[in-house]
Amino acid sequence: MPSWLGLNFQDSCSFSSGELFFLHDHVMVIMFMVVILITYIMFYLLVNLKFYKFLSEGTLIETIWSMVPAFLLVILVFPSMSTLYIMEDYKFPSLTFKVVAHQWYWSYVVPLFKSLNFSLKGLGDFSFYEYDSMMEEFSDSEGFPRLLGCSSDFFMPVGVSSRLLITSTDVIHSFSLPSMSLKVDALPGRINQLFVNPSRVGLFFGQCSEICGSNHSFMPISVVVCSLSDFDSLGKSYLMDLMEDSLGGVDCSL
Ligand SMILES: [Cu+2]
Repeated sequence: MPSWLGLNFQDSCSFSSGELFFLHDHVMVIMFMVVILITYIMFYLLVNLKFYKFLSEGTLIETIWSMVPAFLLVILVFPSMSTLYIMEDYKFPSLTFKVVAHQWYWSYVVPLFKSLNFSLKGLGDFSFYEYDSMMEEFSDSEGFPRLLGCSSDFFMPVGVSSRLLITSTDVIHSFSLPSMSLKVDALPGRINQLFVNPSRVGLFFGQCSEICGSNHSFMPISVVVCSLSDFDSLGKSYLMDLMEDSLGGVDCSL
């Protein structure tokens, strides 16, 4: 999560975000070398009053200042392309989540591993469940940061290739999760997709990143990355609670 005066990225929690942070560092090193060299040359030319007036061409220096930038571009393009391919398109994601943005909260559609067949008549099979996640009112005792805690967390299993389908029901929002390097717009009438494979368990926070209305700053995203078995049992127990509520206190245990 973001920390006070934290000027760098948040700690990465997926392989692709680690690659992205590496790419950032790689580009910054090259960029600083170029900026320092160019600044030095410009400053040197400004203060230097001597020049050679018969100088009209210099094949060697022209070759160097053509070849060096081309070489730098080649150094930049390989990690850039590999990161792009790592982030894009898992061919066979194991799980597909749906994230729906509303003014001003998120709702999540979460898949279940196996469809739960309730013995209660007329209720049928369930292969997913859906819930809303609103911002929680802040209190010191709750143990979540101010403006980032949610009424329901979004659970994802660790080490599983997941696909997030992101859409919106009203205006343009943006789903963003810095520690997983995820950010994509949630557009009404359109589905965008993100791929993620969380590499460690924990609680991670994000926020809507598109100015979407008066309560734009009050629709946080809190993601819990948990083990696969926890994810399964959480899904089941969540569904049980939901069923019990809707049936007015009937015990729905399997
Ligand atoms: Cu929004």
